[in-house]
Amino acid sequence: MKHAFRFGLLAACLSAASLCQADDIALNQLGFLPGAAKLAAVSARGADAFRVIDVRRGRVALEGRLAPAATWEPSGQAVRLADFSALKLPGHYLLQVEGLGDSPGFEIGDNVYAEVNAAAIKAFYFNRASTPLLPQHAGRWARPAGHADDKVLVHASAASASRPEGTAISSPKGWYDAGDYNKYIVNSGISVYTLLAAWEQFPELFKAQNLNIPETGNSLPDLLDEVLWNLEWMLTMQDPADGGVYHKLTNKSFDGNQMPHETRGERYVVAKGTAAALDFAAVMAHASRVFKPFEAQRPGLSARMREASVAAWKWARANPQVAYKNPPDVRTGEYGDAKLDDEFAWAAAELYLTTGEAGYREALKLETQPIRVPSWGDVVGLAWASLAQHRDKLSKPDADLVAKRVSGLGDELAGSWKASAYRLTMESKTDFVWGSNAHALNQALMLIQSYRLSSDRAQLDAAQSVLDYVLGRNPLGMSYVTGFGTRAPMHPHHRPSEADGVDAPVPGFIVGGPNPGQQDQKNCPAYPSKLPALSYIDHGCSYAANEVAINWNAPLVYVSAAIQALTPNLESAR
Ligand SMILES: [Ca+2]
Ligand SMILES: [Ca+2]
Repeated sequence: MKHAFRFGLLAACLSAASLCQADDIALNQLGFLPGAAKLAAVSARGADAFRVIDVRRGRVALEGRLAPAATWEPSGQAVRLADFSALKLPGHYLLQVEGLGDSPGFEIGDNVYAEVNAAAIKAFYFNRASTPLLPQHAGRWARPAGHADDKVLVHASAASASRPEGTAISSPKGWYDAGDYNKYIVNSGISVYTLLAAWEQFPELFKAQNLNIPETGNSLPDLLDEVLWNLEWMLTMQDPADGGVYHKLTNKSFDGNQMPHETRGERYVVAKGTAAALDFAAVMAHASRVFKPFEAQRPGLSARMREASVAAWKWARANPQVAYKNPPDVRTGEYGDAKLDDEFAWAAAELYLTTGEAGYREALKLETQPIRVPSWGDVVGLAWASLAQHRDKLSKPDADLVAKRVSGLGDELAGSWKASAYRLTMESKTDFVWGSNAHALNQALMLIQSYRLSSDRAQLDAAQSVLDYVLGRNPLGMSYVTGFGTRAPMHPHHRPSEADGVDAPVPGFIVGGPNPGQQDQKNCPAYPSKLPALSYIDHGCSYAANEVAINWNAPLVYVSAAIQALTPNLESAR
């Protein structure tokens, strides 16, 4: 009842367009691994001391004092931190402060993120095109197949001598990109990369994982099966005549709020572009490395991916400035990006690591490359992450340079975290972009690359804090992942979740999150606040704050796996 009441309260304050009264105590609603840093954000209105109650044993497990109050600029709220990292005993708990409401219940345990990690991967399965989702895999979210995509037309913008306008090609499979039903190569790039990086860096976690997908029980790990669903589609987006890659496979306009099998209308492959070719080249080079040990299961696949990568790279070198823009008759997602030096660097890095050929190392221009938190249109950070993972393939000076630059970014992010009232890396308005939850998770992804080199515990703790943030330690007291936590989104901008007649949204999706841009259509309800961290509504119309997307789920998969794999095990401490 308590949780039902909380839901009601949130809905009421959002519809009244007033500032929502958040929970008094916000923390990660799934809980913590025994060896993790454990923090809660507490309203400054209460007493100075906190206590953690062991719910099952009915006793006080830990007492402590709150840190001094400080204002977190993105929400304008004064908060005090409770640090209960010293509590390591597995169990069920809640946190209390005199004068305030109790925290949501949480768990300390060895597998607290196993389910959310599996669900975040399974979300990709739920967004598969060209296949029915059967009840034995999809439960109440089962649905007929949508978009066979076996007869896709070549749009005028993509016409070539061997494939004139109107030629039908077959381009099935792949994941729907987001809340819509289109498939975009550029956004597939960073998404597939991030999932494969999780596999490359933490394979033990995924080897025995059972996602209950159609391929469960075959001879490949389920994570790789899921990624192959999109890689096989991506391979069909390359023109065999010249190595160029179509930017997207799309309707001319967005579908209505229908199930995938109810949509009508022609599908097109649209214009080749440099960013698409380079993201494709990077991903195929990366995938070629990952699938090399699976030659027996997938004969020839690794070599085919490597050849596809090289062909796309050559096309991009010959066509270095083809920045995509939607043709006038195509009105779906653009993923336009005119700044292509980061895509060149990423593709060169992956091809160098896969082939060892000096020409790619030269094209990479490592010494002059900046390092930044990655996003779909700014992928240079992915080059640094792959180089950091494979320093054994680099010269000594290159390996040293990579370590220095990656840990430099890690130090910078950990510095912001330490100085933050909420103990978070997202400090300024610029961190609350469209898809701010994924931006935060990508900050954590870079912190983890750094922690793997430096073993500086602050960097791991800062990454943990990001996971805490998206799972509840935020001013709205929301877990931003559907189906997880005590208060999670119920109305994501996701056509199947809106149209399937099932109350609960498809589980395992992280929504974009607070976005002070508030770029929704005028008929959407007003946001409760203009402040960055409060700019959120749980409404199906809100693509600006409440949509789902493959490139937002991928870093949730990565970070939840990394925290699970890297947090020091405390067997000896029990
Ligand atoms: Ca499998
Ligand atoms: Ca770019």
